[in-house]
Amino acid sequence: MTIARALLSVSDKTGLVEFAQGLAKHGVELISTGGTAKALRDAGLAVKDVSEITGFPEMMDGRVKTLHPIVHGGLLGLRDKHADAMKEHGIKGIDLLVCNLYPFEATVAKGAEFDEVIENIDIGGPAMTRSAAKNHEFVTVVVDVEDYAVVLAEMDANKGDTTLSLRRRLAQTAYARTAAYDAAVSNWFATQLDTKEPPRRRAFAGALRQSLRYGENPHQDAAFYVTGEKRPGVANAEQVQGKELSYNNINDTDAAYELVAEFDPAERAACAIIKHANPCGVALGTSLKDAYEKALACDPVSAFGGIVAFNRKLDGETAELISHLFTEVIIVPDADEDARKILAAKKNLRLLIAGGLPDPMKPGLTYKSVSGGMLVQTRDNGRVTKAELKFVTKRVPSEAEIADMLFAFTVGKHVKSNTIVYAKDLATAGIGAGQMSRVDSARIAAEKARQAAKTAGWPEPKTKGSAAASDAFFPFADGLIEIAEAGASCVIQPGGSIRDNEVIAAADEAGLSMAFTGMRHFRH
Ligand code: 93A
Repeated sequence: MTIARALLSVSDKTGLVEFAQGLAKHGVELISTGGTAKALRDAGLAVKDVSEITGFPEMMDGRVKTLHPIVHGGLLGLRDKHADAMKEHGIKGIDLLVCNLYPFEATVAKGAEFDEVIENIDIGGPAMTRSAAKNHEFVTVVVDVEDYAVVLAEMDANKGDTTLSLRRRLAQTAYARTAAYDAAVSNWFATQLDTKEPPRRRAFAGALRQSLRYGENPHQDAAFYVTGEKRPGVANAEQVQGKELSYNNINDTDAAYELVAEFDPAERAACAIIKHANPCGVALGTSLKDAYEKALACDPVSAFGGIVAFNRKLDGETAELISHLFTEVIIVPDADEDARKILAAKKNLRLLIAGGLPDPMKPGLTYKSVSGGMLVQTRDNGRVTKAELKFVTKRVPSEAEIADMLFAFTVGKHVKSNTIVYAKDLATAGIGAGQMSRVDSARIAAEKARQAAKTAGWPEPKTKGSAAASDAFFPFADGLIEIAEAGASCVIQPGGSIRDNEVIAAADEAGLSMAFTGMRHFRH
Protein backbone atom coordinates (compact mmCIF):
# COMPACT_ATOMS: atom_id res chain seq x y z
CA MET A 1 0.00 0.00 0.00
CA THR A 2 1.62 3.26 -1.00
CA ILE A 3 1.76 6.10 1.46
CA ALA A 4 -0.94 8.57 0.37
CA ARG A 5 -1.41 10.78 3.44
CA ALA A 6 1.06 11.92 6.07
CA LEU A 7 0.58 13.82 9.30
CA LEU A 8 3.59 15.83 10.40
CA SER A 9 3.72 17.37 13.87
CA VAL A 10 7.17 18.07 15.19
CA SER A 11 8.74 20.33 17.78
CA ASP A 12 12.27 19.70 16.50
CA LYS A 13 12.04 20.85 12.90
CA THR A 14 15.52 19.66 11.87
CA GLY A 15 15.41 18.04 8.43
CA LEU A 16 11.63 18.53 8.24
CA VAL A 17 11.45 20.50 5.01
CA GLU A 18 13.77 18.14 3.07
CA PHE A 19 11.80 15.14 4.29
CA ALA A 20 8.45 16.73 3.39
CA GLN A 21 9.80 17.65 -0.05
CA GLY A 22 10.74 14.02 -0.55
CA LEU A 23 7.24 12.96 0.46
CA ALA A 24 5.65 15.55 -1.83
CA LYS A 25 7.66 14.11 -4.71
CA HIS A 26 5.84 10.83 -4.09
CA GLY A 27 2.54 12.70 -4.24
CA VAL A 28 1.89 12.33 -0.51
CA GLU A 29 -0.79 14.65 0.91
CA LEU A 30 0.64 16.59 3.86
CA ILE A 31 -1.37 17.42 7.00
CA SER A 32 0.17 19.35 9.83
CA THR A 33 -0.23 21.19 13.15
CA GLY A 34 0.31 24.94 13.61
CA GLY A 35 4.04 25.52 13.80
CA THR A 36 4.93 22.58 11.58
CA ALA A 37 2.42 23.66 8.91
CA LYS A 38 3.89 27.14 8.95
CA ALA A 39 7.43 25.85 8.47
CA LEU A 40 6.29 23.74 5.51
CA ARG A 41 4.31 26.57 3.91
CA ASP A 42 7.25 28.93 4.32
CA ALA A 43 9.25 26.41 2.27
CA GLY A 44 6.60 26.50 -0.44
CA LEU A 45 4.93 23.16 0.26
CA ALA A 46 1.17 22.57 0.07
CA VAL A 47 -0.16 21.59 3.53
CA LYS A 48 -3.57 21.00 5.05
CA ASP A 49 -4.13 22.11 8.67
CA VAL A 50 -5.22 19.45 11.13
CA SER A 51 -8.08 21.77 12.16
CA GLU A 52 -9.34 21.60 8.60
CA ILE A 53 -9.70 17.81 8.71
CA THR A 54 -11.00 17.60 12.31
CA GLY A 55 -13.37 20.55 12.03
CA PHE A 56 -12.03 21.79 15.38
CA PRO A 57 -9.58 24.64 15.91
CA GLU A 58 -6.40 24.03 17.86
CA MET A 59 -7.50 25.16 21.33
CA MET A 60 -6.52 25.65 24.97
CA ASP A 61 -3.10 27.05 24.13
CA GLY A 62 -2.48 24.06 21.88
CA ARG A 63 -3.24 21.46 24.55
CA VAL A 64 -5.88 20.03 22.22
CA LYS A 65 -4.72 19.90 18.60
CA THR A 66 -4.73 16.36 17.34
CA LEU A 67 -6.73 14.59 20.05
CA HIS A 68 -9.67 13.76 17.78
CA PRO A 69 -11.24 10.57 16.33
CA ILE A 70 -10.58 11.83 12.82
CA VAL A 71 -6.86 11.75 13.62
CA HIS A 72 -6.74 8.68 15.84
CA GLY A 73 -9.21 6.74 13.70
CA GLY A 74 -7.03 7.54 10.70
CA LEU A 75 -3.97 6.21 12.52
CA LEU A 76 -5.52 3.24 14.31
CA GLY A 77 -8.08 1.89 11.84
CA LEU A 78 -7.21 -1.46 10.29
CA ARG A 79 -7.46 -0.79 6.60
CA ASP A 80 -9.21 -4.12 5.92
CA LYS A 81 -11.27 -4.93 9.02
CA HIS A 82 -12.25 -1.37 9.89
CA ALA A 83 -12.80 -0.10 6.35
CA ASP A 84 -16.59 0.14 6.84
CA ALA A 85 -16.32 1.99 10.16
CA MET A 86 -13.84 4.43 8.63
CA LYS A 87 -16.18 5.07 5.71
CA GLU A 88 -19.24 5.43 7.93
CA HIS A 89 -17.55 8.11 10.06
CA GLY A 90 -15.75 9.87 7.24
CA ILE A 91 -12.32 8.87 8.53
CA LYS A 92 -9.51 8.75 5.98
CA GLY A 93 -6.42 6.73 6.70
CA ILE A 94 -3.19 8.45 7.76
CA ASP A 95 -0.40 6.25 6.40
CA LEU A 96 2.61 8.04 7.83
CA LEU A 97 3.05 9.85 11.13
CA VAL A 98 6.07 12.07 11.61
CA CYS A 99 6.15 13.26 15.19
CA ASN A 100 8.64 14.38 17.76
CA LEU A 101 7.54 15.60 21.13
CA TYR A 102 7.54 18.83 23.15
CA PRO A 103 11.09 19.17 24.47
CA PHE A 104 10.28 18.06 28.00
CA GLU A 105 13.78 16.83 28.90
CA ALA A 106 15.45 19.98 27.53
CA THR A 107 12.98 22.18 29.45
CA VAL A 108 13.85 20.40 32.70
CA ALA A 109 17.57 20.51 31.87
CA LYS A 110 17.54 24.30 31.39
CA GLY A 111 16.07 24.68 34.90
CA ALA A 112 12.60 25.94 33.91
CA GLU A 113 9.92 26.74 36.50
CA PHE A 114 7.27 24.18 37.43
CA ASP A 115 4.50 25.61 35.19
CA GLU A 116 6.70 25.78 32.12
CA VAL A 117 7.79 22.17 32.63
CA ILE A 118 4.14 21.09 32.95
CA GLU A 119 3.25 22.84 29.69
CA ASN A 120 6.03 20.89 28.02
CA ILE A 121 4.47 17.53 28.82
CA ASP A 122 3.30 16.44 25.39
CA ILE A 123 0.02 14.53 25.40
CA GLY A 124 -1.20 14.55 21.81
CA GLY A 125 2.21 13.64 20.35
CA PRO A 126 2.76 10.45 22.39
CA ALA A 127 -0.89 9.49 21.84
CA MET A 128 -0.49 9.71 18.05
CA THR A 129 2.90 7.99 18.19
CA ARG A 130 1.45 5.08 20.14
CA SER A 131 -1.60 4.83 17.85
CA ALA A 132 0.53 4.76 14.73
CA ALA A 133 3.01 2.26 16.20
CA LYS A 134 0.24 -0.08 17.26
CA ASN A 135 -1.08 -0.02 13.70
CA HIS A 136 2.37 -0.51 12.13
CA GLU A 137 0.92 -3.19 9.89
CA PHE A 138 -0.47 -0.28 7.84
CA VAL A 139 1.14 2.85 9.26
CA THR A 140 4.74 4.08 9.21
CA VAL A 141 5.75 6.04 12.31
CA VAL A 142 8.85 8.21 12.45
CA VAL A 143 9.94 9.78 15.74
CA ASP A 144 13.64 10.18 15.06
CA VAL A 145 15.06 12.67 12.56
CA GLU A 146 17.74 10.07 11.82
CA ASP A 147 15.08 7.82 10.28
CA TYR A 148 13.83 10.30 7.66
CA ALA A 149 16.38 9.12 5.10
CA VAL A 150 15.66 5.41 5.44
CA VAL A 151 11.91 5.99 4.99
CA LEU A 152 12.49 7.98 1.80
CA ALA A 153 14.94 5.37 0.54
CA GLU A 154 12.38 2.60 1.05
CA MET A 155 9.63 4.66 -0.60
CA ASP A 156 11.93 5.24 -3.57
CA ALA A 157 12.66 1.54 -3.81
CA ASN A 158 9.09 0.29 -3.25
CA LYS A 159 6.87 2.60 -5.30
CA GLY A 160 6.06 4.88 -2.40
CA ASP A 161 5.63 2.17 0.22
CA THR A 162 7.71 1.00 3.19
CA THR A 163 8.36 -2.62 4.14
CA LEU A 164 6.68 -4.27 7.12
CA SER A 165 10.10 -5.03 8.51
CA LEU A 166 10.99 -1.32 8.63
CA ARG A 167 7.56 -0.38 10.03
CA ARG A 168 8.07 -2.86 12.86
CA ARG A 169 11.50 -1.52 13.63
CA LEU A 170 10.13 2.04 13.61
CA ALA A 171 7.26 0.98 15.92
CA GLN A 172 9.81 -0.38 18.40
CA THR A 173 11.73 2.90 18.24
CA ALA A 174 8.47 4.80 18.74
CA TYR A 175 7.54 2.92 21.92
CA ALA A 176 11.09 3.24 23.22
CA ARG A 177 10.69 7.00 22.81
CA THR A 178 7.29 7.30 24.50
CA ALA A 179 8.45 5.01 27.33
CA ALA A 180 11.58 7.09 27.89
CA TYR A 181 9.50 10.28 27.69
CA ASP A 182 7.05 9.14 30.36
CA ALA A 183 9.92 7.88 32.50
CA ALA A 184 11.50 11.35 32.26
CA VAL A 185 8.19 12.96 33.28
CA SER A 186 7.77 10.60 36.24
CA ASN A 187 11.36 11.02 37.36
CA TRP A 188 11.01 14.81 37.23
CA PHE A 189 7.79 14.64 39.26
CA ALA A 190 9.65 12.57 41.84
CA THR A 191 12.03 15.52 42.31
CA GLN A 192 9.08 17.85 42.93
CA LEU A 193 7.53 15.92 45.82
CA ASP A 194 7.95 16.55 49.49
CA THR A 195 7.85 12.81 50.18
CA LYS A 196 10.39 10.23 49.09
CA GLU A 197 8.98 7.79 46.56
CA PRO A 198 10.00 4.15 46.98
CA PRO A 199 11.39 2.47 43.85
CA ARG A 200 8.19 0.53 43.25
CA ARG A 201 6.49 3.83 42.39
CA ARG A 202 9.28 5.20 40.22
CA ALA A 203 9.40 4.75 36.47
CA PHE A 204 11.79 2.25 34.96
CA ALA A 205 12.04 0.52 31.61
CA GLY A 206 10.48 -2.63 32.98
CA ALA A 207 7.45 -4.01 34.76
CA LEU A 208 7.31 -4.20 38.54
CA ARG A 209 7.64 -7.84 39.55
CA GLN A 210 7.90 -7.42 43.29
CA SER A 211 8.42 -4.77 45.96
CA LEU A 212 11.31 -6.01 48.05
CA ARG A 213 11.47 -5.82 51.82
CA TYR A 214 14.62 -3.73 51.53
CA GLY A 215 17.61 -3.15 49.28
CA GLU A 216 21.24 -4.06 49.68
CA ASN A 217 20.90 -2.81 53.27
CA PRO A 218 17.81 -2.60 55.52
CA HIS A 219 17.62 1.21 55.35
CA GLN A 220 17.32 1.10 51.53
CA ASP A 221 14.05 0.71 49.62
CA ALA A 222 14.04 -1.69 46.69
CA ALA A 223 11.94 -3.30 44.00
CA PHE A 224 12.48 -5.98 41.37
CA TYR A 225 11.62 -5.03 37.78
CA VAL A 226 11.44 -7.45 34.88
CA THR A 227 12.25 -6.52 31.31
CA GLY A 228 10.13 -9.16 29.62
CA GLU A 229 13.14 -10.94 28.14
CA LYS A 230 12.29 -14.66 28.11
CA ARG A 231 15.67 -15.68 29.50
CA PRO A 232 15.59 -18.64 31.88
CA GLY A 233 16.97 -17.35 35.15
CA VAL A 234 16.11 -15.57 38.34
CA ALA A 235 13.51 -13.20 36.84
CA ASN A 236 11.50 -15.95 35.18
CA ALA A 237 12.05 -18.88 37.53
CA GLU A 238 9.37 -20.53 39.61
CA GLN A 239 10.07 -20.40 43.33
CA VAL A 240 8.74 -23.66 44.72
CA GLN A 241 9.57 -23.10 48.38
CA GLY A 242 11.24 -20.87 50.92
CA LYS A 243 11.10 -17.28 52.11
CA GLU A 244 10.77 -14.36 49.74
CA LEU A 245 13.97 -13.61 47.85
CA SER A 246 15.88 -10.55 49.03
CA TYR A 247 17.62 -7.96 46.88
CA ASN A 248 21.02 -9.60 47.49
CA ASN A 249 19.59 -13.09 46.90
CA ILE A 250 18.32 -12.05 43.47
CA ASN A 251 21.64 -10.51 42.53
CA ASP A 252 23.63 -13.53 43.70
CA THR A 253 21.24 -16.07 42.19
CA ASP A 254 21.58 -14.35 38.85
CA ALA A 255 25.38 -14.52 39.08
CA ALA A 256 25.22 -18.22 40.00
CA TYR A 257 22.91 -19.27 37.22
CA GLU A 258 24.59 -17.27 34.47
CA LEU A 259 27.86 -18.95 35.48
CA VAL A 260 26.68 -22.58 35.32
CA ALA A 261 24.92 -21.85 32.02
CA GLU A 262 28.39 -21.48 30.47
CA PHE A 263 28.79 -25.25 30.66
CA ASP A 264 26.90 -27.61 28.38
CA PRO A 265 24.83 -29.99 30.56
CA ALA A 266 25.10 -32.69 27.90
CA GLU A 267 28.86 -32.77 28.40
CA ARG A 268 29.29 -32.35 32.13
CA ALA A 269 27.44 -31.45 35.29
CA ALA A 270 28.36 -27.96 36.55
CA CYS A 271 28.01 -26.43 39.98
CA ALA A 272 28.66 -22.87 41.16
CA ILE A 273 28.52 -21.64 44.74
CA ILE A 274 28.18 -17.87 45.03
CA LYS A 275 28.80 -15.41 47.83
CA HIS A 276 28.39 -11.66 47.37
CA ALA A 277 28.02 -12.08 43.60
CA ASN A 278 31.38 -13.86 43.31
CA PRO A 279 31.89 -17.62 43.06
CA CYS A 280 33.65 -19.26 46.01
CA GLY A 281 33.72 -22.59 44.17
CA VAL A 282 32.91 -23.81 40.67
CA ALA A 283 33.39 -27.29 39.29
CA LEU A 284 32.46 -29.63 36.49
CA GLY A 285 31.85 -33.27 37.31
CA THR A 286 30.53 -36.60 36.16
CA SER A 287 27.39 -36.04 38.27
CA LEU A 288 25.84 -33.13 40.16
CA LYS A 289 27.06 -34.64 43.43
CA ASP A 290 30.59 -34.88 42.06
CA ALA A 291 30.46 -31.27 40.80
CA TYR A 292 29.04 -30.01 44.12
CA GLU A 293 31.67 -31.79 46.19
CA LYS A 294 34.48 -30.42 44.01
CA ALA A 295 33.02 -26.88 44.06
CA LEU A 296 32.54 -26.99 47.83
CA ALA A 297 36.12 -28.15 48.42
CA CYS A 298 37.47 -24.90 46.90
CA ASP A 299 36.30 -22.76 49.83
CA PRO A 300 34.03 -24.65 52.23
CA VAL A 301 34.16 -21.85 54.80
CA SER A 302 32.79 -19.17 52.44
CA ALA A 303 30.17 -21.55 51.03
CA PHE A 304 28.18 -21.25 54.28
CA GLY A 305 25.03 -19.23 53.49
CA GLY A 306 25.80 -19.34 49.79
CA ILE A 307 23.75 -19.64 46.64
CA VAL A 308 24.10 -22.85 44.68
CA ALA A 309 23.38 -23.30 40.97
CA PHE A 310 23.51 -26.38 38.76
CA ASN A 311 23.19 -26.81 35.01
CA ARG A 312 21.21 -30.10 35.23
CA LYS A 313 18.04 -31.40 36.88
CA LEU A 314 18.64 -31.67 40.62
CA ASP A 315 18.57 -35.21 42.05
CA GLY A 316 17.88 -36.48 45.57
CA GLU A 317 21.43 -37.54 46.31
CA THR A 318 22.80 -34.05 45.63
CA ALA A 319 19.89 -32.32 47.39
CA GLU A 320 20.62 -34.44 50.46
CA LEU A 321 24.24 -33.37 50.44
CA ILE A 322 23.42 -29.65 50.06
CA SER A 323 20.89 -29.85 52.88
CA HIS A 324 23.72 -30.50 55.36
CA LEU A 325 25.11 -27.01 54.80
CA PHE A 326 23.24 -23.74 55.37
CA THR A 327 22.35 -22.58 51.86
CA GLU A 328 20.22 -19.54 50.99
CA VAL A 329 19.06 -20.38 47.47
CA ILE A 330 19.31 -23.24 44.98
CA ILE A 331 18.61 -22.52 41.32
CA VAL A 332 18.36 -25.36 38.81
CA PRO A 333 16.72 -26.04 35.44
CA ASP A 334 14.52 -28.62 37.16
CA ALA A 335 14.41 -30.90 40.24
CA ASP A 336 13.17 -34.48 40.57
CA GLU A 337 10.63 -35.65 43.14
CA ASP A 338 13.28 -36.94 45.55
CA ALA A 339 15.16 -33.63 45.53
CA ARG A 340 11.95 -31.65 46.07
CA LYS A 341 10.94 -33.86 48.98
CA ILE A 342 14.33 -33.63 50.70
CA LEU A 343 14.53 -29.85 50.33
CA ALA A 344 10.92 -29.35 51.47
CA ALA A 345 12.12 -30.19 54.99
CA LYS A 346 14.32 -27.09 54.85
CA LYS A 347 11.59 -24.48 55.20
CA ASN A 348 13.76 -21.39 54.72
CA LEU A 349 15.76 -22.62 51.76
CA ARG A 350 14.51 -21.15 48.48
CA LEU A 351 14.36 -23.52 45.55
CA LEU A 352 14.07 -21.90 42.14
CA ILE A 353 13.19 -23.91 39.06
CA ALA A 354 14.28 -22.00 35.98
CA GLY A 355 12.80 -24.38 33.40
CA GLY A 356 15.90 -24.25 31.20
CA LEU A 357 19.34 -22.71 30.92
CA PRO A 358 20.00 -19.24 29.48
CA ASP A 359 22.08 -19.12 26.31
CA PRO A 360 25.39 -17.49 27.34
CA MET A 361 26.06 -16.46 23.73
CA LYS A 362 22.73 -14.70 23.27
CA PRO A 363 22.96 -10.94 22.85
CA GLY A 364 21.31 -8.76 25.46
CA LEU A 365 21.83 -5.61 27.49
CA THR A 366 23.08 -4.90 30.98
CA TYR A 367 22.41 -1.73 32.97
CA LYS A 368 24.23 0.03 35.75
CA SER A 369 23.29 3.27 37.41
CA VAL A 370 25.69 6.14 37.95
CA SER A 371 24.96 9.51 39.54
CA GLY A 372 22.43 11.18 37.29
CA GLY A 373 22.58 8.51 34.60
CA MET A 374 22.62 4.93 33.53
CA LEU A 375 25.24 2.92 31.67
CA VAL A 376 23.95 0.43 29.13
CA GLN A 377 26.09 -2.13 27.34
CA THR A 378 25.68 -5.38 25.47
CA ARG A 379 26.00 -8.49 27.64
CA ASP A 380 29.47 -10.05 27.83
CA ASN A 381 28.62 -13.01 25.62
CA GLY A 382 32.18 -13.43 24.38
CA ARG A 383 33.67 -16.89 24.53
CA VAL A 384 37.12 -18.14 23.62
CA THR A 385 37.55 -21.56 22.03
CA LYS A 386 40.62 -23.73 22.01
CA ALA A 387 41.23 -22.91 18.36
CA GLU A 388 41.45 -19.20 19.19
CA LEU A 389 44.17 -19.61 21.81
CA LYS A 390 47.59 -18.32 20.94
CA PHE A 391 50.35 -20.23 22.70
CA VAL A 392 53.23 -17.87 23.37
CA THR A 393 55.71 -19.81 25.53
CA LYS A 394 58.30 -22.52 24.92
CA ARG A 395 56.46 -25.09 27.02
CA VAL A 396 53.42 -26.57 25.30
CA PRO A 397 50.45 -27.39 27.57
CA SER A 398 48.82 -30.81 27.67
CA GLU A 399 45.19 -31.33 26.61
CA ALA A 400 44.15 -31.55 30.27
CA GLU A 401 45.92 -28.27 31.00
CA ILE A 402 44.19 -26.58 28.07
CA ALA A 403 40.83 -27.80 29.36
CA ASP A 404 41.62 -26.35 32.78
CA MET A 405 42.79 -23.09 31.22
CA LEU A 406 39.55 -22.63 29.31
CA PHE A 407 37.52 -23.61 32.36
CA ALA A 408 39.38 -21.13 34.59
CA PHE A 409 39.05 -18.33 32.03
CA THR A 410 35.29 -18.96 31.70
CA VAL A 411 34.86 -18.89 35.47
CA GLY A 412 36.96 -15.72 35.58
CA LYS A 413 34.45 -14.00 33.29
CA HIS A 414 31.98 -14.24 36.21
CA VAL A 415 34.30 -12.96 38.91
CA LYS A 416 34.66 -9.28 39.83
CA SER A 417 37.87 -7.72 38.52
CA ASN A 418 40.74 -7.90 39.13
CA THR A 419 40.37 -11.64 38.81
CA ILE A 420 42.75 -14.54 39.17
CA VAL A 421 41.31 -18.06 39.10
CA TYR A 422 43.34 -21.21 39.68
CA ALA A 423 41.76 -24.42 38.40
CA LYS A 424 42.74 -28.07 38.39
CA ASP A 425 40.81 -31.07 37.08
CA LEU A 426 37.96 -28.76 36.00
CA ALA A 427 37.41 -27.40 39.49
CA THR A 428 38.46 -24.06 40.91
CA ALA A 429 41.38 -24.37 43.30
CA GLY A 430 41.46 -20.74 44.43
CA ILE A 431 39.61 -17.56 43.39
CA GLY A 432 40.93 -14.04 43.88
CA ALA A 433 38.22 -11.44 43.27
CA GLY A 434 37.70 -7.72 43.24
CA GLN A 435 41.18 -6.50 44.17
CA MET A 436 42.57 -3.20 43.01
CA SER A 437 45.81 -4.96 42.10
CA ARG A 438 46.11 -8.12 40.02
CA VAL A 439 49.04 -9.31 42.16
CA ASP A 440 46.84 -9.16 45.25
CA SER A 441 44.14 -11.21 43.48
CA ALA A 442 46.79 -13.83 42.63
CA ARG A 443 47.99 -13.90 46.25
CA ILE A 444 44.50 -14.14 47.70
CA ALA A 445 43.56 -16.94 45.31
CA ALA A 446 46.67 -18.92 46.32
CA GLU A 447 45.98 -18.29 50.01
CA LYS A 448 42.41 -19.57 49.53
CA ALA A 449 43.84 -22.75 47.99
CA ARG A 450 46.19 -23.20 50.96
CA GLN A 451 43.27 -22.84 53.38
CA ALA A 452 41.22 -25.39 51.39
CA ALA A 453 44.11 -27.87 51.50
CA LYS A 454 44.42 -27.39 55.26
CA THR A 455 40.68 -27.92 55.83
CA ALA A 456 40.63 -31.03 53.64
CA GLY A 457 43.93 -32.42 54.91
CA TRP A 458 45.48 -32.50 51.43
CA PRO A 459 49.29 -32.75 51.33
CA GLU A 460 49.53 -29.66 49.10
CA PRO A 461 47.25 -26.96 47.75
CA LYS A 462 45.54 -27.59 44.42
CA THR A 463 47.32 -24.62 42.90
CA LYS A 464 50.24 -27.04 42.37
CA GLY A 465 50.08 -28.01 38.70
CA SER A 466 46.99 -25.86 38.15
CA ALA A 467 45.95 -23.54 35.34
CA ALA A 468 45.71 -19.86 36.28
CA ALA A 469 43.39 -17.45 34.46
CA SER A 470 43.58 -13.69 34.52
CA ASP A 471 40.57 -11.64 33.31
CA ALA A 472 42.84 -8.98 31.81
CA PHE A 473 46.46 -8.79 30.71
CA PHE A 474 49.35 -8.57 33.15
CA PRO A 475 50.68 -5.01 33.04
CA PHE A 476 53.91 -6.24 34.64
CA ALA A 477 55.58 -9.60 35.19
CA ASP A 478 54.95 -9.51 38.97
CA GLY A 479 51.47 -11.08 38.74
CA LEU A 480 52.80 -13.90 36.65
CA ILE A 481 55.70 -14.51 39.02
CA GLU A 482 53.17 -14.75 41.88
CA ILE A 483 51.27 -17.39 39.91
CA ALA A 484 54.46 -19.36 39.22
CA GLU A 485 55.29 -19.28 42.93
CA ALA A 486 51.85 -20.70 43.72
CA GLY A 487 52.87 -23.71 41.62
CA ALA A 488 50.66 -23.23 38.55
CA SER A 489 51.92 -24.95 35.42
CA CYS A 490 50.05 -22.84 32.87
CA VAL A 491 48.43 -19.44 32.48
CA ILE A 492 45.65 -18.08 30.30
CA GLN A 493 45.20 -14.34 29.84
CA PRO A 494 44.12 -11.89 27.12
CA GLY A 495 47.61 -10.58 26.29
CA GLY A 496 48.04 -7.18 24.68
CA SER A 497 50.15 -5.41 27.31
CA ILE A 498 53.06 -3.29 26.11
CA ARG A 499 55.15 -5.47 28.45
CA ASP A 500 53.90 -8.79 27.00
CA ASN A 501 57.49 -9.68 26.16
CA GLU A 502 58.59 -9.31 29.80
CA VAL A 503 55.62 -11.41 30.91
CA ILE A 504 56.36 -14.13 28.32
CA ALA A 505 60.03 -14.15 29.36
CA ALA A 506 59.04 -14.58 33.02
CA ALA A 507 56.73 -17.46 32.07
CA ASP A 508 59.50 -19.15 30.06
CA GLU A 509 61.94 -18.72 32.90
CA ALA A 510 59.49 -20.34 35.34
CA GLY A 511 58.78 -23.15 32.86
CA LEU A 512 55.11 -22.22 32.48
CA SER A 513 53.04 -22.51 29.35
CA MET A 514 50.93 -19.50 28.53
CA ALA A 515 48.05 -18.86 26.14
CA PHE A 516 46.67 -15.52 24.97
CA THR A 517 42.93 -15.27 24.37
CA GLY A 518 42.78 -11.86 22.71
CA MET A 519 39.61 -11.25 24.72
CA ARG A 520 39.23 -9.52 28.07
CA HIS A 521 36.52 -10.20 30.63
CA PHE A 522 36.42 -7.23 32.99
CA ARG A 523 33.48 -7.32 35.36
CA HIS A 524 32.94 -4.50 37.83
O1 93A B 1 -0.41 19.95 23.56
S1 93A B 1 -0.45 18.61 23.08
O2 93A B 1 -0.26 17.60 24.02
N1 93A B 1 -1.88 18.32 22.37
C1 93A B 1 -2.06 17.87 21.15
O3 93A B 1 -3.20 17.59 20.76
C2 93A B 1 -0.92 17.73 20.27
N2 93A B 1 -0.83 17.33 19.00
C3 93A B 1 0.46 17.41 18.62
N3 93A B 1 0.67 18.46 21.93
C4 93A B 1 0.38 18.06 20.70
N4 93A B 1 1.20 17.87 19.65
C5 93A B 1 2.63 18.19 19.65
O4 93A B 1 2.79 19.45 19.07
C6 93A B 1 3.51 17.30 18.82
O5 93A B 1 3.99 16.16 19.51
C7 93A B 1 4.66 18.21 18.43
O6 93A B 1 5.75 18.11 19.34
C8 93A B 1 4.09 19.61 18.55
C9 93A B 1 4.06 20.27 17.20
O7 93A B 1 3.40 21.49 17.27
P1 93A B 1 3.56 22.59 16.13
O8 93A B 1 3.30 21.90 14.84
O9 93A B 1 2.55 23.63 16.44
O10 93A B 1 4.97 23.10 16.22
